[in-house]
Amino acid sequence: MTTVTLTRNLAWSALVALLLPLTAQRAVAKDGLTTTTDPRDIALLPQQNECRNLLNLSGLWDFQADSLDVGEAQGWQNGLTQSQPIAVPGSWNEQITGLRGYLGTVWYETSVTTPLSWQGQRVYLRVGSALYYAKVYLNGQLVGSHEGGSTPFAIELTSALQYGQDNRISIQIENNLAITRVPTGMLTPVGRQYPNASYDFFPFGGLQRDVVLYTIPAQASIRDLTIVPSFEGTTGQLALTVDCQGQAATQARITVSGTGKKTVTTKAKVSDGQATASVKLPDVSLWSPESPYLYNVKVELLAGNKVCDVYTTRTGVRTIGVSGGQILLNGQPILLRGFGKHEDFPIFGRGKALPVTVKDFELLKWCGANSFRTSHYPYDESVYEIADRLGILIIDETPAVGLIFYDGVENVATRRKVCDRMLEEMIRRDKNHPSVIAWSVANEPSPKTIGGTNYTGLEQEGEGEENRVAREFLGGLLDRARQLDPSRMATFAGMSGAPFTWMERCDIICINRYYGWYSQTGDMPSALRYLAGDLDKLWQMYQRPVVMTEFGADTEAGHHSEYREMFSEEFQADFIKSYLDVANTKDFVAGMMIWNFADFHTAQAMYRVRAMNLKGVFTIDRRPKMAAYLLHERWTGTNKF
Ligand code: GCB
Repeated sequence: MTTVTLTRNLAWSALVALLLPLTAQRAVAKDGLTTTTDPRDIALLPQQNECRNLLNLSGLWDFQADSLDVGEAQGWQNGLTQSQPIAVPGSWNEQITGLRGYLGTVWYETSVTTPLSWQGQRVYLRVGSALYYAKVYLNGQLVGSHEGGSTPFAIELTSALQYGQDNRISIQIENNLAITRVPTGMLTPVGRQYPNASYDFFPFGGLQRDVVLYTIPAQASIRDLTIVPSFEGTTGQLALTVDCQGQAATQARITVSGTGKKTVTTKAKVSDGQATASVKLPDVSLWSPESPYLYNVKVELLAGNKVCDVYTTRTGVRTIGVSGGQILLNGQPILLRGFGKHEDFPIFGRGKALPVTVKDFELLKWCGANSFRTSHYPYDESVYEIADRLGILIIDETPAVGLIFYDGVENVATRRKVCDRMLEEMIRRDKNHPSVIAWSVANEPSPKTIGGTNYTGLEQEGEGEENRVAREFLGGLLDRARQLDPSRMATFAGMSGAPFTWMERCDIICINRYYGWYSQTGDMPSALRYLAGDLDKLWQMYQRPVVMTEFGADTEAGHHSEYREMFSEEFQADFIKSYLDVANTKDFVAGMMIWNFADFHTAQAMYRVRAMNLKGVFTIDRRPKMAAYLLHERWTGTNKF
């Protein structure tokens, strides 16, 4: 029997590099997925108001697995044959016994009577998250498709709906893993983990966020609203761009109000489907973690004197920038103290679970944290709303986990297209949240040269052509993020061992490090030397703020040891403390984000006890480990980190 030592199995992408040739055959992607939806249609969160309607279809749906992929041929879009109830939102994996690790096709079905009063308006279906590939049928007819699953999509149903009658909505979802999908799947050698996700979180599937029907006025409507805040002295400014559809609109009226503030109203002419305005806010209250002041922004679209559409949102006035080794919020240095997180809770899976979300924010505050990264995909929209209100800063990340650049031009190009699309969807959806300070375009893109038993965590050169492709790919994504939104920082989380040069176009240098865990295992003095070495080298190279977006140790809650043994609560607390202590000595370290906020599910593997990643400072049901108390003390006190 050959024994393989899985040194750093969970720099997933690492091990993979060596073994890709063995798995490539199995990993052939199911390509050519079509996405028919338009990302501009998800820019505005649907709302109920005097001009718009909103009907939430969440609740119990009918569900049927289609493991043989026969549903379409057998006409399941016209009605499921043997369905069972399932909750939406939610992942199917823990709701339905027997489908825990299922990868393949399933069907969701519900029916809805659309009010007669909706006739004459434009009606859309918006699916918050259908992971990974969805086809939507209305009354048996295919109406749209979408690849992704961590951002919403919207499909116009206006002419296809039967008003005043029942309409069947059927959603076929397929969540196979493939090398050309994002995140990249099927890279780990066959038989090493189940399901073979390659990335280190469970491949939950299903309708995991709200599904809604909503209307917008037919004559003219607001399609998108972009708000860029700034300030000078005590005067704030909101630069607004209103994108309209329909011919009728002539003007946009913008009203900005805030508690204790004088209401400001401005009008802007609509020309070529767009209105732009700049609203000045005297005696501005800035948004910050200490004081997350929000303004209400109401946009009315006018046809002459008649109001044809209304959209209301809330935003904050704050700026974000960098200067040398510092991140500046409203021109003042800010340190990010926080975590990488996941959307994961027992039974809900990755499904939206509002009480859990609210609790997580309470616990973030209790720890003294002011930030987190939406590792490794954009989260439910409610998360950003709460962060805006509570003053928590977010690095918003796309699902681009474990990208590789050495498996052929075609695969790389396919992934790039998917990444571009996912990035655009995230930015369109999240761009008006003051809590979002940076876009992360990827997590741990991985070179071929690292991995397997040779994993040291130390920077590897990378191969010439691979380096060229990687830099072009990542640089391209970073530039695209800045082009879509020049007001925020663009970055990605770099893995231990990857060439530092890949990060050259990042505004802030984000790194994940596991010295003392996956390499220099248990040997903290060496680990900290390597850590300090990497930090200093990155500063020398770039002179930009460095944020540690991951560091941490798996810990079985309740396991104690006076010897600082790995997996004990003492080891984790010491590990985190010693990393924070190193960061305290480096002025250019602007953020420390622990991996992870809470334990989370991942694929079954011999190195993952209970099929979980146990690096949480809270357990999956949010009980604190010793490290949580350590953070509470350090971060609510006077420490830098
Ligand atoms: C990483 C990955 C993260 C894993 C983590 C770990 O570098 O970015 O997804 O969960 O390591 O714990 O192995």
